[in-house]
Amino acid sequence: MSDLLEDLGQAVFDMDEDTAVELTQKAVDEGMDPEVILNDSLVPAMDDVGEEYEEGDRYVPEMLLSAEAMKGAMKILRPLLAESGVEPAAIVVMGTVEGDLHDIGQNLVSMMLEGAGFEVINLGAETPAEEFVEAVKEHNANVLGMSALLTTTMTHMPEVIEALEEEGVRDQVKVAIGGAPVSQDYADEIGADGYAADAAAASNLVKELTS
Ligand code: B1M
Repeated sequence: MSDLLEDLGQAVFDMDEDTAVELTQKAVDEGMDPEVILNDSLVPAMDDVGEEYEEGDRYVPEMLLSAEAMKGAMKILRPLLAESGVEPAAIVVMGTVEGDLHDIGQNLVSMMLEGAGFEVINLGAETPAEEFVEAVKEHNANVLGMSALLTTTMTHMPEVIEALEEEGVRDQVKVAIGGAPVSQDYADEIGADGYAADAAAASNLVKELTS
């Protein structure tokens, strides 16, 4: 790998957004293929970040800062990737369920997924079932990710799955859930396709569900 791509990956890993943006621009100006910049530098750096978090050597704020650096670099690359016709690995609709304001974890998951090359439609907090279903249909999503942080709002998750069934689109989309009060048992109980405990696990789960 070139020194420039190595330094760029290191900047993302080191949570240094300014340097990540500067080096991404430099790589583009030098004529490097945006797909190579993404796949050989940025994505492996975020994989390393996820691994460090899973091993307990990195905390959430540091993971968010690396994700921000990645997002800064992606702002430069996204239009170039779109021009060169590089398809996202899959389309994921993400949101926190109705009545639930907690969106920090959901945003972190969304950033990690973007870092892994997925296109994320982030519906934000307090998303009603109909809005999830509409977004799945409109974007032809491969995965629907739902977050809930309250025991009183996690009960909206099965309602969203029922709404997908009623609209006849349940078979077209995998459903993944996460958030502190939910679990693999709950995912099984409500008929979701998977559960992830944190952002790094969510990225692995979406890869599994779409491969
Ligand atoms: Co609230 N809150 N809160 N809160 N809040 C909790 C969740 C609570 C556990 C605090 C407590 O009592 N100890 C408690 C819930 C109790 C329960 O139901 N069991 C609680 C409560 C009660 C409330 C209110 C009801 C308080 C009140 O008003 N009386 C109220 C509810 C408002 C509402 O939603 N309608 C409320 C409000 C708020 C704030 C608005 C002040 C703020 C949210 C701000 C925001 O998000 N924009 C807030 C916060 C910050 C918290 C705590 C302190 C932190 C949550 C957080 O952001 N964690 C929380 C206590 C705690 O967790 N220590 C608490 C960091 C985040 C990175 O982790 O969200 O778990 P997390 O996300 C993780 C994983 O869960 C997973 O990956 C993420 C990254 O690792 N994940 C997914 C999450 N979503 C996923 C989706 C996936 C996959 C993985 O899809 C595939």
